[in-house]
Amino acid sequence: MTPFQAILTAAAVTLALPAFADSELAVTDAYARVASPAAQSGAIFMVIENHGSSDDRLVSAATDAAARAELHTHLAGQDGVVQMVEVTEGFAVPAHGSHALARGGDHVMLMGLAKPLKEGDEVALTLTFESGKVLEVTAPVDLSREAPMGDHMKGMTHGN
Ligand SMILES: [Cu+2]
Repeated sequence: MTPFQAILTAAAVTLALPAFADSELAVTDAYARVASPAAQSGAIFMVIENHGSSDDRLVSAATDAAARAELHTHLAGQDGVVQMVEVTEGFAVPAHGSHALARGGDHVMLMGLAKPLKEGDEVALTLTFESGKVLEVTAPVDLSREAPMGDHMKGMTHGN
């Protein structure tokens, strides 16, 4: 390897891992919402990307911003009423793929907020994966974000 090639290789490694020193996982577009200023709970949405060659799975979330952080989804019951349920097996993130936590579908639920969340606040979240990898994520509170119809429908129908 020439010195020039060595520099290129080092640069490529740096570019591939911009935020996390030892991870093929990345989170983009994280944001948090509360239903009202006095809400006791909130939800966090994001896209989890897996740039590695092994399937992985988000198995838990933790934050100082709430008493509990749970992995939730929305499911329609036989009566057609959509309810939130905890997803104890977590969210699969396929190799070379991604998994979206989106309005109307999968989300990280914050239960028992330490203090009310308002626009512009930031929620620090620790995500733990089945592989043992851990991601630290910062989710700004964004109350103005509209729920895109496409995301909503996708969340309602993918069923896991
Ligand atoms: Cu929930």
